Amino acid sequence: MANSKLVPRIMTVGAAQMGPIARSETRASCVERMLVMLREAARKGCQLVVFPELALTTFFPRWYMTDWREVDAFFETEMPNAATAPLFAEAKRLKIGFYLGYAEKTPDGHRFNTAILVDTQGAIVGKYRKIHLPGHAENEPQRPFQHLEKRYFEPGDIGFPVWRTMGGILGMAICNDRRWPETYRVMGLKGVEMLVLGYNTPAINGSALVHSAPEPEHLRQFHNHLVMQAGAYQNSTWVVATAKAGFEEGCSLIGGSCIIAPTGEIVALARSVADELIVADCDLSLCTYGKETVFAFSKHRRIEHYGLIASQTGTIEPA
Ligand code: CDT
Repeated sequence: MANSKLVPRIMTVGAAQMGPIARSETRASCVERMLVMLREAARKGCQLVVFPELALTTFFPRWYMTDWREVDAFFETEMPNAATAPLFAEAKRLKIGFYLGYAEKTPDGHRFNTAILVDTQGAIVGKYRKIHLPGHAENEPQRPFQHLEKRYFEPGDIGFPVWRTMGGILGMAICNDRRWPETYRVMGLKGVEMLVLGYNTPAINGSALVHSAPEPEHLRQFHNHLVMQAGAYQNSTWVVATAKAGFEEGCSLIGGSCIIAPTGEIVALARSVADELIVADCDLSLCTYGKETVFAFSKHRRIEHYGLIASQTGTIEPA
């Protein structure tokens, strides 16, 4: 009997990389930039567009702030809201779903680094709150710039859900999550076929500059792709990753937005560090081969030996 999972299911996807967002840039201006790429995506036949992490503002965790009213100016208290309504309306008109990263403040005062997945009818089908928060919680003046995600956000409290939507099984992650194999594997165990994520990655690792073994700059892009290509291959899923890139408020952010096939191969890659849409026709049925052979989890995983992964956080070396 023919394997129905091998019947092609093409989803045309765009990664809408954004160039720098100045601290003074308004949300309306950011949304206007997104609309330009959304319309280009429509012309190119996209059903889904992935925008970056914290796409409505500059990457504010680079500043130490003590006035929480100043901090809260970067947060959204509802979604959609007045600033993002034009994005929702245009995406619905064009029948394009989207991923949008933003800073979320809940009615009871919790702050998260959040992303939503909106379907082609304009409905929010999923929300994800960033679990792996990099950086630090207190001012570290010895750094060239701060990375205060641990100050401004709580770790996500939703886990790694996936959603059956827009013809596939989709999951979300945000930036630093992509460096952790657990992110992909948890969603892999739920059958994820396309993992979408946005990122803001400084070209210089601020902590490396104060570490005794600094990290050469070229490794930033290498590691960006390395982790996502490995995650895609080992879980036989598409990965769509969108940067906020370029020289933002004195800090250089890497580009390298890409679309990665379940084989781990990059099939589309941004060339610039500016607003740029890249597109690929992603056949979700291509996930089936890896999921049913090398990475047929139910046949080959040996969970009796993996317990440590979910019971121990740090390393304990042998005596
Ligand atoms: N936004 C984000 O998570 N950026 C991190 C920077 C790590 S260096 C503190 C990243 O993993 O790309």
